[in-house]
Amino acid sequence: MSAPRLRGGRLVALLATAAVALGIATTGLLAAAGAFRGPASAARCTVPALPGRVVDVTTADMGRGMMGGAGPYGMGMMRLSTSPAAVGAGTVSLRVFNAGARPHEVVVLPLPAGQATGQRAIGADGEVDESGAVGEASRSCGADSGDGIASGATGWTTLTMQPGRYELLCNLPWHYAAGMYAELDVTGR
Ligand SMILES: [Cu+2]
Repeated sequence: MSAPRLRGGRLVALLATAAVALGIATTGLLAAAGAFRGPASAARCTVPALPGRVVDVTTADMGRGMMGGAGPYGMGMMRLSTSPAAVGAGTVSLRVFNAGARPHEVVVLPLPAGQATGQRAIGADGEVDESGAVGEASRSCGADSGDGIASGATGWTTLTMQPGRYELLCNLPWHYAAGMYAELDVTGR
């Protein structure tokens, strides 16, 4: 009777060690990725060759598991980035890949002189005033306006941009407040 009990005890100890090791590995991975999650399902799109200078925009979030409900979310739980951050004036195409778990969009608004990104007033509905927008990409696997770019999908838009500072933002409720904005500078030719 004592031998099986000892074996069982060893097994439990082994499992506990394995669990701790797995826990450390998972924590390390989360830290490395900043807890940002990849798309749950790959809704890959066939993106056509886009005219003009192409700016890649990536939207990301920490996943539905980390952020329940419809917001508000914590600052920094969502993000938006552009590459490059500056581009020449003229025909500019935004190619927006949604690396997050939730739907996102990109709205392009001029930045008033002296105003930094992230400073717009947020309404009770969690959105910012997007009047004066010069463009939008919010369609899954398509151009311009739609119902939001799904997780893993790409949306795009082609604009004629004048030199100036612009703020690219996601205006789905509370996404701006969670950190979804980035500056794009359009320079003279
Ligand atoms: Cu968003």
